[in-house]
Amino acid sequence: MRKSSLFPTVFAVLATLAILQSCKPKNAGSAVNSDAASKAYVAPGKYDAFYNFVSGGFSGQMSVYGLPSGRLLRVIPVFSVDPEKGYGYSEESKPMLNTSHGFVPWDDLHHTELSQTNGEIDGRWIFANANNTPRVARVDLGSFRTSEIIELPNSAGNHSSPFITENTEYVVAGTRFSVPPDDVNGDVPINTYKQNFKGYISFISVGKDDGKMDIAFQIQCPGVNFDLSHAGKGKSHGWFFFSCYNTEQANTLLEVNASQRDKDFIMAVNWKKAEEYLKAGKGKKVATKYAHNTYSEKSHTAVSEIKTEVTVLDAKELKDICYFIPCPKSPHGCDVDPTGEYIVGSGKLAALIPVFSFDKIQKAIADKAFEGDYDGIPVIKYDAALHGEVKKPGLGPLHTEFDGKGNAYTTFFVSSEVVKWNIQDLKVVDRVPTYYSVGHLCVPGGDSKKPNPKYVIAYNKITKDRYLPTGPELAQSAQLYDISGDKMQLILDFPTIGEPHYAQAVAADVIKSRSIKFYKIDENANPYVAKGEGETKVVRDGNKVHVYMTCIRSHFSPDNIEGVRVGDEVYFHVTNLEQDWDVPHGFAIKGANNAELLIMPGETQTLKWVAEKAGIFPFYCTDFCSALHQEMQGYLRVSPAGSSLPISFSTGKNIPKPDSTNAK
Ligand code: RUQ
Ligand code: CUA
Repeated sequence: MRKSSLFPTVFAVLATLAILQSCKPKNAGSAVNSDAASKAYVAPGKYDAFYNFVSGGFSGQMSVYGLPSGRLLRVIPVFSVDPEKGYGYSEESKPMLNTSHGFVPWDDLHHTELSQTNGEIDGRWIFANANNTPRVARVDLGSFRTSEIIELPNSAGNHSSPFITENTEYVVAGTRFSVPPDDVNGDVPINTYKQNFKGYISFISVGKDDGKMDIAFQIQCPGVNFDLSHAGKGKSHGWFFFSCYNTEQANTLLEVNASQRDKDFIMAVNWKKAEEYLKAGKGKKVATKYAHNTYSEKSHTAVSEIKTEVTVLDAKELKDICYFIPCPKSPHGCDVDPTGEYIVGSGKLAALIPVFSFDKIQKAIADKAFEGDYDGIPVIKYDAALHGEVKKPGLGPLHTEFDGKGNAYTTFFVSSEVVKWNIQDLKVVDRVPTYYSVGHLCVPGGDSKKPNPKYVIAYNKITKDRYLPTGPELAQSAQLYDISGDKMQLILDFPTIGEPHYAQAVAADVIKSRSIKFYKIDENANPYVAKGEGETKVVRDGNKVHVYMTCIRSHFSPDNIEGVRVGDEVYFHVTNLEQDWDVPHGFAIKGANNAELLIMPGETQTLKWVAEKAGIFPFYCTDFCSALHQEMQGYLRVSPAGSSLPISFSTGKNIPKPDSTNAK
């Protein structure tokens, strides 16, 4: 199906794009009206109306902003270690970053997706994808912490992820890179892509009440690049849609070789059908290895388990699960409108936006209106699936969100703008410039059944001259537009952490009341907890020394420890005894090779520290907790390896006699 006649066209398009990359909208300064400031203003002491959960891209983290102020409220570490919070450094949190490749302290987080009930955001969890070492995480919105991470077998570059079904039955993830499956010898020539490389789509089930994830099944598909996806909803509930590119199955210089075909595909997946096959025992159990990590709020400890099997359904063998729909040209975003009827594909290299109709897709399948097959999967005729095309909307369409009032908002990377268009008649109704080269966008609830169309936020790839210069790299920028009127109005720029890709936003009320204030000390099930100063102790176990320590304003117990020897591994198990909101204590000790601990009230966290030389090592609280925070400190004495000094520890007792100057 290679159309070599397209070659010159491709180069022409690429050349045009290259020139257009440098285009930027004029009059950057004058684009803001005078009433903008008041629209984004949230008075000191007042709360924002929305939470905005923004992916951190190559920071591996997720940040939480208030809207409309753009105030940064929190950075939640998900796939990358965070020394500020001890995430990935404390013994309790290290297992969260375990994978089949061992400890992986970094990843690239592109998409966030809030859990839904009946197609509406329910405020319980937010999911995120790791792009590099394929994983999906679940963040609990009571604690704003990562509660669970599951690795994806048979995958590489988990990009079309983590999108959910309307009752959070599944979190779905498609592989970006097709690769040889895990259970075959992957040591094959790279140019045997067509024969040996396969694309896998993972369906991760989510526990109704506890949110626990499990890979229910995977679907083996032809080897292409899966880029983005969204679930059907309402009438199309039971279906999932994925954009795919590189249907040329190129394995080198994709910028040219994967841009040859005039159309790539949207893949429609009938996951209810897949469930039937699964029930009928048509899934194959396949050997693999992947990590499943869970964090317990009771023991404040993560556990990592390595799983060795996954169930795979073969899309080629098992008919009626997957269909391809031609979509011009290297589609990126794949977005479903609130009614579930319209599926918008955004061809990065296309000069139009195709909008597909779910009803027409169903009819085309029933009528077998196929133009052939691709690697054993039926390809529906373009015209048979098409609702219509938005003509000349802009250049380089990427992503679309919806307002629930019949409008769609699409970002254009090359022409740097957000374009509002009507889903029914496909006419453009408004356009605003972005500064610059917008990627994703977000309307609160904009991919759910019930958008809250107050704002659209544009997440830009390039910042250039928008902020004070900070050397070669500038903070990426987000821009907030009021969309409550007919015209979009820019009201605020705000910097983001890492590189933002997708984001989600929701009315603050949906989440605010779930937020927990502290952990109950009585319920602390950490094996090393000390629930009061009476339970503190220091215990030697061979060359390991366990310090059961507590902290409360403004001291540690114990704060004098002796009898540690060079070569000992010291584990500081620090329990924060506070039972009050917003009173964490920190713990740091000189020479530690990892990071601090930041311990929430009622919680126990452990820092490993190795005694390398004899001497006195101070430790202290790193979080300003009271007027006497600076007094919150202690000393650890390390003696030479052969020392016979016994372990001793105390708080408030180890006081020198009045005239002794050199106590031994
Ligand atoms: S991406 S800018 Cu979601 Cu990784 Cu489109
Ligand atoms: Cu505790 Cu500062």
